[in-house]
Amino acid sequence: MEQFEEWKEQISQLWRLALEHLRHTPPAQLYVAAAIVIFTTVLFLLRLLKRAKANTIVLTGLSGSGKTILFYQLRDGSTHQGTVTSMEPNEGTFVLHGETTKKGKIKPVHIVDVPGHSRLRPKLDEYLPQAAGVVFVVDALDFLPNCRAASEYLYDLLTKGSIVKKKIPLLILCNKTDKVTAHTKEFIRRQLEKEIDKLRTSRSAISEADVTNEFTLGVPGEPFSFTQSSNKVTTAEASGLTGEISQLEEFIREYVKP
Ligand SMILES: Nc1nc2c(ncn2[C@@H]2O[C@H](COP(=O)(O)OP(=O)(O)OP(=O)(O)O)[C@@H](O)[C@H]2O)c(=O)[nH]1
Ligand SMILES: [Mg+2]
Repeated sequence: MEQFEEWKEQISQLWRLALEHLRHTPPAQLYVAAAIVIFTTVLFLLRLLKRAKANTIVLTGLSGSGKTILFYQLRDGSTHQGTVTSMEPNEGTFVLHGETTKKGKIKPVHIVDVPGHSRLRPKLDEYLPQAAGVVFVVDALDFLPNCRAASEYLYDLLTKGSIVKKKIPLLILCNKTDKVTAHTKEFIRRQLEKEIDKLRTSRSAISEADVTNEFTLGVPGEPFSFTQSSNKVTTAEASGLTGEISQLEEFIREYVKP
């Protein structure tokens, strides 16, 4: 009890000191201090709000890797009897089909499928600033002939300012694993790392003046590994054809909370 009284006394003394100090401070200084405090608080709140609102997941990858089928599986739980090469991004905001039987209110996800055709890739830049996560779809069946092209695309993604600065998580999704001849995700990850390592040397050798990639990748002098990348890179498997997309749904729900 006595201790409590002591604290009370100390606090009121501090309070009196603070008031005294304020009385001697010119008002202009007080206004400036108040303005700074309000300004930083508003900035901080806006940032929080923006983070909380990011609900876009972008599907990327080479043409034919299976993005559009995965998009349909996520939205409707079906393949829509096949697809053709997309000429426009596909997008929609919905509760994942796999969650429609769940009770309670679930936050919808905005999913964008950006065609793999190189002419349409610049469309990516429109969606990346709002992305909560990026899925890089790889054809695990026809992987080896496309390894180089896939690595180039991935390299460009991982050195983009919009991805690096915000540390947007990236999932390498090995699709078409319904076939026994599909490569494993471990194999695909290793091959991509090896190929990106080669690209890193050749691209930095091109010329300093001709830099199109905003950021560099990996640690100089060490073989490239995805763990060196500033954003989190993970791998998973899926089959858009049979609807085995649980690992993809997990990734989405890790970054867009239901
Ligand atoms: N076996 C198998 N085939 C698949 C799977 N997913 C997609 N395909 C086939 O792969 C082809 C390409 O699929 P799409 O979804 O159109 O590919 P995309 O990535 O959207 O291609 P673009 O629109 O050109 O960028 C289609 O013929 C699909 O039937 C899968 O999980 N397993
Ligand atoms: Mg498509």
